[in-house]
Amino acid sequence: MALDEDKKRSVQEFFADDPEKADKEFFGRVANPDRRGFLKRTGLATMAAMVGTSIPFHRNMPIGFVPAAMAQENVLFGKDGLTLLNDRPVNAETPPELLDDAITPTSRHFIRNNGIPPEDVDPATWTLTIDGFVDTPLELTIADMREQFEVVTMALTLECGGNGRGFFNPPAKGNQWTYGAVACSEWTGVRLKDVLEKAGVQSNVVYTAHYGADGHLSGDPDKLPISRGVPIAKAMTDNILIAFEMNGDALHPMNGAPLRLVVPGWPASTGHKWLTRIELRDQVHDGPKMTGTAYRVPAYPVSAGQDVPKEDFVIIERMPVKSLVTFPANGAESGMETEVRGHAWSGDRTVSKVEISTDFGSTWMDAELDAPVNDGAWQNWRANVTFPQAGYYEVWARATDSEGTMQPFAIDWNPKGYLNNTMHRVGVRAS
Ligand SMILES: Nc1nc2c(c(=O)[nH]1)N[C@H]1C(S)=C(S)[C@@H](COP(=O)(O)O)O[C@H]1N2
Ligand SMILES: [Mo]
Repeated sequence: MALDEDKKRSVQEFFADDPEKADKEFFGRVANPDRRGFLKRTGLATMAAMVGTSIPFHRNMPIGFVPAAMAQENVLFGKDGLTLLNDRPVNAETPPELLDDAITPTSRHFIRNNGIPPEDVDPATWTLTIDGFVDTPLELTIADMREQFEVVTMALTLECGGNGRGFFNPPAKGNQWTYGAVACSEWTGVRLKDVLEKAGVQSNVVYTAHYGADGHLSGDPDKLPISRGVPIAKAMTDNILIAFEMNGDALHPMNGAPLRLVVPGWPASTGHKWLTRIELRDQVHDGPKMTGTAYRVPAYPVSAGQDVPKEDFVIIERMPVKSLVTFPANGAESGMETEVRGHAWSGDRTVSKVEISTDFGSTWMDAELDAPVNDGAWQNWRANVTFPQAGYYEVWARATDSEGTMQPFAIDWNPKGYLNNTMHRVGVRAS
């Protein structure tokens, strides 16, 4: 687990201050109530057994401290093979080769939390408030939504605005996402548009504001970890869902159970989890992570490391054209002939072409590319590759979208490390 020294210390302090609360944080997640009190019952011998060897410096471990190797397993309960980038808040990405499915299983959907998820959520009593500049404010339970609006299921691509941040130089602060803060699961819910229409959008509305039930990292109940929104015109499009099912089941607790917004093609931060309220505003929303440099990029290209005045940052809207190679895995052994495959997407657009190169970009061949299963889903592609002789090759993929925009080989640096859509390269040894 990649925790820097400060982080380690703060986790230790956290456990020293209030081991029971820490225990709950790590083990008491809604999905996994059995583990409550785990640490009180667990001695050194058990911990050693679980990490697989003795713990020579165990005397330095604060009471109630969870070995990182165990935390990885337990905060990721119900997830399969994700890499934990941070444990407070929990942030975890999926290795590209585990994103091979056309529809991302819940167990492989990345997790990006800005705060502390709510506990003990009850889907039966959960309500969503629609207020602000509306004719009739609404308060809806999930059952109300199922009853009053058309329930739809759509495959929708979510990508974190910071996906690929780990490759910026000089490095950008924040979670060092590589490739795997992207997914396309099947979401079931009602259209945001239908709900807003029922409330009656007033003519002065320009932006939505989203609120959820997660707590601020500081523990201050008056602070929100995040509250973002979208322009009202975007909110009224057909493929934004208020979702209560993910891949045919309840949402995973870390992906926003019991209710979340899903906004495909825009930074996934606009898709509020543990959703409790949507306010319609007569100005651009100014909640936490809307202002300053959060989810914003300079309005013009800047050189690496350049200082950019705050007023020159603009809010990120659609995510750029991008593709991922999900087979073979980077570093894999391959036969002389192999299928290569993956996904491609471009926010608010479709992808018209995916090309593959195995000679470091000197020649390219078209991959077979599927249409999206619905508006907002990523597109699957595949190609058969024959390597001319045994040796090391790289499979490169580049997508071109419906506006003719092609994925670049390199992109302009930006201070917060957003929108990295450079081509994906996968090394294989063919024999
Ligand atoms: N309430 C709430 N909603 C949230 C967040 C959060 O921290 N709190 N994180 C956002 C960000 S930055 C991203 S990228 C997506 C990630 O969704 P996921 O964790 O289901 O993959 O959720 C968004 N919605
Ligand atoms: Mo994000």
